[in-house]
Amino acid sequence: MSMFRLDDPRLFGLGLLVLVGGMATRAAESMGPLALSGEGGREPVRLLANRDDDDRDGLADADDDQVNGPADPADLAPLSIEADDPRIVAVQLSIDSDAIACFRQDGEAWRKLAVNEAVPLAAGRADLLVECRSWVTVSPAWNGRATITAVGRDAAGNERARAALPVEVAPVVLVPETMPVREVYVARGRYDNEAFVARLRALLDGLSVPLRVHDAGAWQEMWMQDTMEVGASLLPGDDGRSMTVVLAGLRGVDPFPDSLLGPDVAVATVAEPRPLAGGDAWADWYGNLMVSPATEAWPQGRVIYGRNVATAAEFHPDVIGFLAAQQVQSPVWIDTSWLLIKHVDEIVAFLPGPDGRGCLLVVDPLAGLEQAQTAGLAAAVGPRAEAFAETNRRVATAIEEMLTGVGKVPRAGSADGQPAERGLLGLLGWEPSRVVRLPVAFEVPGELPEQGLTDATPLWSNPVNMLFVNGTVFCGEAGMPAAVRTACREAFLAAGAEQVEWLDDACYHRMKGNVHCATNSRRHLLPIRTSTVDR
Ligand SMILES: [Ca+2]
Ligand SMILES: [Ca+2]
Ligand SMILES: [Ca+2]
Repeated sequence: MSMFRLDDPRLFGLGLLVLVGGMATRAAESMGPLALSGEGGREPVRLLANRDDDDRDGLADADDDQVNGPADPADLAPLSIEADDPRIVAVQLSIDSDAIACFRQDGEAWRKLAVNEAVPLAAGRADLLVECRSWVTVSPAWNGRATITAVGRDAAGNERARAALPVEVAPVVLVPETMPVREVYVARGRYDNEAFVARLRALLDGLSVPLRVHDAGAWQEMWMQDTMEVGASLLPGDDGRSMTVVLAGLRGVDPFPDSLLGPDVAVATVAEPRPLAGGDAWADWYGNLMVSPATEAWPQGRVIYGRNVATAAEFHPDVIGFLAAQQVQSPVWIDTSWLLIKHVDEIVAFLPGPDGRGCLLVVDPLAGLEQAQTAGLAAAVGPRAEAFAETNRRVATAIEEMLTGVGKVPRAGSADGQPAERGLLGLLGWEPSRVVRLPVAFEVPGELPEQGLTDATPLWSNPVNMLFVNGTVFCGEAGMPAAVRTACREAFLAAGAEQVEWLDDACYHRMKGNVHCATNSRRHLLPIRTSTVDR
């Protein structure tokens, strides 16, 4: 009889080892050939897509027919096939998907198995590596699943045993910004941000978090948040191996994400830049895409992206389709129509919450209006004071409708078209008690229209647009009245932050973005305690 054995606990959870072993036991007890595919509710063995670049040749390791250097085998799954029927001398593998490949040892090197190649057994056993070459994809469509079938043959070539092993690729997921930070990214060269970068570096040094500074070629690259999304892929188990998966830029001027390809970092190009016009020109910038922390209803959180309900323009559908196809973070949209830049990271953000189970930060335009009036800011007390007040009342209505689902026009929904009767809170499965509001006043250029609103920008640095690094909130303070800083600080601490640091982000604020827009981060996927993060 033949059996599969997967005996590297770094790659496979113990439960899986037992499951596969159980299958082997059943096979060994039977006489003659057995077809085990799909039997017994066996869970597929999960694999990482080997799309990082361990040998640094500029190509994803899975895009050739080799195992790429000494670190690469760890990205493949060890597969041992043993036969306890001594008549079996070779095993022949077949795989029902091009996305899966097997390698056998050939001297010192590993060599890809040819189609129908018979692998001779040594002492009744063959040791192989299984490589997954692709993530779940939409076009061409692959659901991430495959079956490896092994046929044990005797010296005359007769089939003596058969076993089947279902495998599946680990999904690509976005990483909540409540997770521990491994590295922060910022750009220089096009805006006058030297002091900002120096302050950011000093703060990160204090937290022992590395800062990588990119020399921007195009001005768009100064907005590091928008150049890429840094996701991940993870195998099950407490110490499950993971790989960073960077979603490549969508603006046509994004060399930085591609430069991150290397050991344990893969780059996924799942969409092409597309022409976008007018007020929707920034729809595909990655500040318009985020993910919630885990909720009870959604253990891996939900992807959140922006949609302009006035024009139906929304974040790149090919990226949303790719994320939806991963089947774990079912994407939802919220309305960004009332903003000038129209990014979700100007409206909502997440912190761990007082209980570590997450809370939702959201802009509070009514509190912002009151603060602006109290501080005597020109916009709030000058000749356009009434239009300013009305602007903030309209934004407040849009926010409330987005959060709770009240109102005639839906301002939140799921990408699969399911109705969202309770707004974003309903989509996340959260109670209103998980919302923490931050005072921000918004203004619009020119006269207010009869109804509706667009082109709103924050009067002072938008505190929702903060960067959260291992317990510390990094918040901009450009134009922010002292009382607003105090209120924001209290709100951040109530939302589970340990401390708040302020940065002068005027160089970004005048260009309509803040600290989150200016930065990006690579994070651990697991909720590892800050003190145990490897750096
Ligand atoms: Ca390879
Ligand atoms: Ca490579
Ligand atoms: Ca690799």
